[in-house]
Amino acid sequence: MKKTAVVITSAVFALMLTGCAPAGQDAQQNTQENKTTDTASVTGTLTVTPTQQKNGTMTMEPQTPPELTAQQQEQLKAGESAHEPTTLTFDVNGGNFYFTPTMIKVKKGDTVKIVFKNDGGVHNWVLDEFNVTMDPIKTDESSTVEFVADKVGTFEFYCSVGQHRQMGMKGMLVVEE
Ligand SMILES: [Cu+2]
Repeated sequence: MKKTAVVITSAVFALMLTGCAPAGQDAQQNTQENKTTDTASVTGTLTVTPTQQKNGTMTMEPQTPPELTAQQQEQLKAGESAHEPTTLTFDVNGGNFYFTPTMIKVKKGDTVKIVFKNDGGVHNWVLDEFNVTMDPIKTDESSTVEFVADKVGTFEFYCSVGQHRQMGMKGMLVVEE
């Protein structure tokens, strides 16, 4: 029973292999090879060999590109998700009652460095989800905070002084995959 199964499987496999090659092309090649062989017997072996190699390459070509494309697609996918973490520095200005810029975009895993410069008033730069806080600073003072953007999403940074957040002193940190 086992032997029969193996034989059947081999037969099916052989059929599949045959089925892969376009039948028409195969037949064509055979005809060409036969012709060449006929000519070869007259003109000599040297002229035959290059022609046969060329034919062989031509029948391979239609089968090869789809396999490569699938592999390349996987490689591309892997490349996209494997982002090389980097340190990004953002100069953020703040005043009564704004931040510039209002949106900061990074990739997951990046180290984010915020250099906050106070244009006027008493302010800070706070981001709860990443436990980033800062002592309020005065006009023309600067303060720097650093954190790793280790989760994907959109998070609101803001000034925690008084009612500044409610008055519009806020912005978005977007962390992409
Ligand atoms: Cu403020």
